[in-house]
Amino acid sequence: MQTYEDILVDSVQDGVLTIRLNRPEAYNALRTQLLSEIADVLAQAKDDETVKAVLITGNDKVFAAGADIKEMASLDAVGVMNDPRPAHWRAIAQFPKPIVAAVNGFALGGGCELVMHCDIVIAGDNAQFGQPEINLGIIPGAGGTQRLIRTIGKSMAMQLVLSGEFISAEQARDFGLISEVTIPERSFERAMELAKKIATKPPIAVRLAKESLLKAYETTLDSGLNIERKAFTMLAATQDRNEGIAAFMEKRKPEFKGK
Ligand code: CO8
Repeated sequence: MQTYEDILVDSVQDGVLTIRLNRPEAYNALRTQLLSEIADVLAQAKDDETVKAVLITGNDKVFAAGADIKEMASLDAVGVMNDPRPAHWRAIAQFPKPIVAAVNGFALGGGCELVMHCDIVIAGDNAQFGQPEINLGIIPGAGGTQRLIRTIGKSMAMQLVLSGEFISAEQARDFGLISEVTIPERSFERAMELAKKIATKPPIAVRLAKESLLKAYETTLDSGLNIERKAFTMLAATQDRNEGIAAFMEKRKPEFKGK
């Protein structure tokens, strides 16, 4: 894996590729360079069979404090229209393998939106989540208005986006924005534990489960159920499904091959 300017990429460990946001001097502000580097790593990870899951994290004090306000300041309307960042966000949203996040400290603006692009989020009890764009005279621009309302409901989404107030890790968990709260020292370890566990599961089933779950955001119940049924049917044709059932019957551990 090559080296990057704004992120650190650990070598794959038990099927898990770790991306560490690494602009501590700017509170990991998500400048275009940083987003393009994440998109680049994910493009490679997508086709790399050794990568079964991705873990994204920041540092002890901050996950990401949002888009880089200093970079944003130089963009006029045409600049925003030609902005390459939406394409990078799309690459993250469309990544087919599971992404687990370990969040300590601030996850604000684009940082909170990055959290919403992740599939499972573990946060330290020092984490704070918010969409403070309103204070800058703008609104969330990487899916925040749409994903937040679908994730935490209308009233709390309105509260965060309109007031710019932050919520704690416990509140974020209670509203379903994240799944677990730990002490800050354990969030990475717990996220890694989950990512490694997922990495042992049958990859095609994992991929179709993620795809089916995410479709629930976009479709009616009826068409979502159809998508689930088709995925379920397709899995009946995989070797891993035969292996999983055989291993259960034979009381042994399954060996999944992604076939
Ligand atoms: N962008 C650039 N630099 C930042 C950012 C940021 N978002 N956040 C913090 N920094 C920098 C500060 O400028 C400061 O640098 P310096 O020391 O050189 O002045 C350093 O990080 C530390 O910041 P503070 O001194 O402010 O630290 P505090 O601990 O006092 O406060 C906060 C921490 C609360 C996180 C505070 O820095 C803050 O409010 N940051 C801005 C948060 C924010 O408004 N985020 C939303 C940004 S807009 C956005 O995300 C829109 C997304 C749209 C995506 C569209 C894609 C197409």
